[in-house]
Amino acid sequence: MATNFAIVGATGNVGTEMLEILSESDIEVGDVYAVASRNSLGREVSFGDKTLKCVDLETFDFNKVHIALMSAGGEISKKWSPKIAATGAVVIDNSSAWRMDPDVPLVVPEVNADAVEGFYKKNIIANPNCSTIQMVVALKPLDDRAGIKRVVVSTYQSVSGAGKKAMDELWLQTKGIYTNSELPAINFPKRIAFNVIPQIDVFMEDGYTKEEWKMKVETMKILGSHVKVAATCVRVPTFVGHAEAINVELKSELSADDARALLRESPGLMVIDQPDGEDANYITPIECVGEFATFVSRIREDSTQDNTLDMWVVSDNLRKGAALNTVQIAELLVHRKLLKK
Ligand code: 11C
Repeated sequence: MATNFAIVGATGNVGTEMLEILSESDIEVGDVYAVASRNSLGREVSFGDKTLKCVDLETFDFNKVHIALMSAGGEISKKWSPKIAATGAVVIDNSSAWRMDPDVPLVVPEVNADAVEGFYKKNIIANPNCSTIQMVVALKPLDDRAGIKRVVVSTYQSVSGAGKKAMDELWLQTKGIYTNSELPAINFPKRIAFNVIPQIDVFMEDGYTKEEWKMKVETMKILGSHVKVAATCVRVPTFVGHAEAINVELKSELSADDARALLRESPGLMVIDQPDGEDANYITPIECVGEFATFVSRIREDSTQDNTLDMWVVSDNLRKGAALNTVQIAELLVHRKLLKK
């Protein structure tokens, strides 16, 4: 039986990627509806070789779909996900609204696919934050092999994580600097062009930002509370692709060579790591744009502490960090025949 989909937030950065990835899925996709706010009514989006006209979230009948892929922000998700779920459709939500709800599974298919089975409690499944997803894909094999004690991570996050307007801001600010018409910071707390900003989202009481808190609590929900995470999240002037420098302390010894071999054979990962010589190689964010994999480079043994590795993890934040992971969760529901409708 074909599965019918609604893409809610279809005109956004992530919504358009969802449509593209879904059009290439191996599951049998039936009707697809591009659902958006009233402002986007009549706008057209591509789904494979078809063009879809956006329909209104307020009036769309979700009885027509089996799965709603939501990427419309936390506030819209809080209001609409329960209403959509009440029609029997399963909501797979890309916002932070439901991630820490104990009755909502937080799923990265390569890491904790079985958690998806708990979706029926609310008919909602949460997609983790982009910076969490790529990190847990790389950490999971290390945790299974050698047990993780603690992770210290610094992120280098592209502006697309903050939406289309933020991408425009980087572009216009950069141009403005060359033409003496500097644009003030609007979507970021400080100028992003030719700068880096150690603040993503708001500050919490303990001095960490909400983005850093998300990396900590989401990782514990996915991998288990034994994995302690200290994060520093930084916005950098790249358009797409998040990078992370990760220091991971393990319970038992694992050499860099063994980690390289292990990660090379693990799901969702590509190891590009030729550490020395003329062919020295590693991945940078622009090289991962449009790719499905999470890339790992620069795997090293940390000589300052036993059983500790350093690595560089890069992924397309709009794909594995958002749209791809959401579509993979939908595929999991279909392959496991979990849809009741
Ligand atoms: C960023 N990670 O790069 C954020 C965007 O909780 O889904 C995603 C926020 C979220 O700005």
